[in-house]
Amino acid sequence: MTNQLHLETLAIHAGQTPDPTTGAVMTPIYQTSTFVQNGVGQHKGYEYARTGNPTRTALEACLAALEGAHYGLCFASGMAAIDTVLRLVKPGQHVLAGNDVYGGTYRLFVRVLSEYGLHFDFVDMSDLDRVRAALKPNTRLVWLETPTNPLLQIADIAALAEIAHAAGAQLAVDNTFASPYLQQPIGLGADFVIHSTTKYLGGHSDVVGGAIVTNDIAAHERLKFLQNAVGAVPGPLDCFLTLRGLKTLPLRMERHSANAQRIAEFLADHPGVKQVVYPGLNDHPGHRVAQKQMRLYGGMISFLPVGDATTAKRIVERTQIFALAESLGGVESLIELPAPMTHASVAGSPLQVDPTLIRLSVGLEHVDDLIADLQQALAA
Ligand code: P1T
Repeated sequence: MTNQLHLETLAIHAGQTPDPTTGAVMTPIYQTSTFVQNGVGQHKGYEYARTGNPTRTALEACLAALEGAHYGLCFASGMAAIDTVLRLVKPGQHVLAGNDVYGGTYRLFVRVLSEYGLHFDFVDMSDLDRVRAALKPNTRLVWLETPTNPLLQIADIAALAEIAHAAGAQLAVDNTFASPYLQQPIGLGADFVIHSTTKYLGGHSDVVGGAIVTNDIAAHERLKFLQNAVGAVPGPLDCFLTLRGLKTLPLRMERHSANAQRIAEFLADHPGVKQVVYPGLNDHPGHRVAQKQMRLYGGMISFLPVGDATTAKRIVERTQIFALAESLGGVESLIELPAPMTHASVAGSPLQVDPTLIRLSVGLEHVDDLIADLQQALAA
């Protein structure tokens, strides 16, 4: 039934039914660590809150439905979700990852998981021939973001799913920048969708969380085992906040995207701006692919100002509505310099980011106020 419903309806109802004991419309925050048993092993589906909690169950079901998939699992952070997917890869196996990813993802891959015998290569996922050439007989997983963080490159999910599967690998897509409202990788052939729910899904910059969604039942069973065995689970209040955020995801993504499109066009015409990167602009190299696989182009923009790193630093310190901060996807607009901030962990690596690159997370304020703020910051 739920599969036939529209995303707007699923965002509000999937996984959620009025509380059977009180009729509460909102899923309660089941703030408990354990659940009583009538006899040994006789319980109502819940034993211990690391293993399962009804508020978390509702969120997991809602996220799976939004991604058009069967199974969802939630974690204490996006990084915990990523780490758990990577535990499907065994020592000696190879992971082919995109060459533009969140700095923390790169750090986890290269500075943690490499020490446990996993092998990583990083390649431009928008170049299919390079991807084919970089696959190895022991490649277990292809890992990508699209749009990427922070360069907003676009990868063709359907084409890469085919390429990965032909090589005997699975495809994992970090869908954090798009959200399921803009893009549903499972339907395009991806095996796993990963989220930092901290971002657009929560949407209000008040909670940290992560999720994995899949249709692969065997992998799901293993991931669920790991979720309990490792224990990086979100608390019930965090799950409640994320569920509440999800209800307005479609509305928010529409406005994030509309505001970002206007701002990208404003920046493209500004003499103080050297280059604007936004998948919704015609001159973006991934525009065609984005048009094919995304509903809209999202709320993230990157740009290079005319000038050096000092100029860039001055701009991000001068905005008044755009807050200087890491993270993204909340109702409020944020501005940052990836090189010394979110992507400090790729400094000195081949993934190093231009020190003048400025990243915007365009929020839901009035777009004219946002443009005026950037105008004054760029003018000074
Ligand atoms: O912060 P956490 O919830 O653990 O999620 C990590 C993560 C995973 N994937 C992507 C694409 C991300 O952007 C992030 C976190 N990113 C930021 C904090 C940032 O400002 O880019």
